[in-house]
Amino acid sequence: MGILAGQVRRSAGSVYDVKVDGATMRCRIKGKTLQVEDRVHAPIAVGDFVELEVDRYQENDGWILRRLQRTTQIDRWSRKHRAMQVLAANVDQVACVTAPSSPPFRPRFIDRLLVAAEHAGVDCLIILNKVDLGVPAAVTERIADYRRIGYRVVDCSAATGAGVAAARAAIGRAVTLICGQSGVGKSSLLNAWDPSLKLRTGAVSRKYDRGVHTTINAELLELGDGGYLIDSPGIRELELGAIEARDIRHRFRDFQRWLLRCEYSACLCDGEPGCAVRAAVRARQIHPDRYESYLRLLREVQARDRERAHA
Ligand SMILES: Nc1nc2c(ncn2[C@@H]2O[C@H](COP(=O)(O)OP(=O)(O)OP(=O)(O)O)[C@@H](O)[C@H]2O)c(=O)[nH]1
Ligand SMILES: [Mg+2]
Ligand SMILES: [Zn+2]
Repeated sequence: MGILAGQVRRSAGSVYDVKVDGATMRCRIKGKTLQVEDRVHAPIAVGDFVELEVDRYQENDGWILRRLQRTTQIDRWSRKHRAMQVLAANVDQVACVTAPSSPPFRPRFIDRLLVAAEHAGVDCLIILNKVDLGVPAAVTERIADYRRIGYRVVDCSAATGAGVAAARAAIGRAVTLICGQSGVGKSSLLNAWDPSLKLRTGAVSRKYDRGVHTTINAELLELGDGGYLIDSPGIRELELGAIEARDIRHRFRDFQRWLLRCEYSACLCDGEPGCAVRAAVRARQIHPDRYESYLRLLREVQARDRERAHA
């Protein structure tokens, strides 16, 4: 039998579920045929298109021979594996799911995901789920700023159903990576959009006020209405993947019009004289919280670069 082509729908350790025509095959990577790139945790990610051959003895099993070129990839630095990790490949869009409380609203996390998406060249929309719990004024204020700087935000509640259809419509038919902290309701939303998915959901821990990591593996799901969504495990810490320190400032949409006016074209907006971004923060044209997120990301990437230079 010849070489088949398929798309990776799910990855669990070294086993990948690959959709080939109508069927799902359980695949592993064949020998050393797939070059493992330096410092990349896994060579294959959910969403990847691959070529494979059928196992000689098990017709439902296959061997991945080659990964096709990716159009996009969303990656992060995995501290645990000390390597880059691709969260998903070939996605058109990221939906950042967040909640006003339970688990607590974390704009720092949203900013990290927005930067990762901007860096990958894909659009990102924000879904504020669990609005039935009430939205504190501080959250409303931050959400208003994301709208002001040009991100689409939709409010909904998977629990009551309010706004659920509007959120689904906002995502449209793009292949979308659903991302967010554990417990914000990613899987619940997918179930609300298509009850036949029957994804597992788990209550937020009362003691720690955070999710319990119910979803273990990322999975590309085909919804009844034709959409393709990737449900993913909750992320505790989203450290930026392959990005240069000097590029981070360009991934903040709200900085763009000011960056042009910085005295130095290589301004990292970190205390240099004549920095227009800093001036805009002082003038409240840029939200101070966004600038704080920027500084943290800058420091993190700079520290990692130093670590590597000495490794
Ligand atoms: N009050 C309220 N609770 C919700 C809502 N959506 C989901 N939940 C609850 O929040 C908890 C977490 O939901 P999940 O869908 O498992 O969250 P998740 O984001 O998939 O979490 P991980 O898989 O751990 O990353 C569950 O107890 C849900 O019932 C909502 O709109 N309002
Ligand atoms: Mg889940
Ligand atoms: Zn500057």
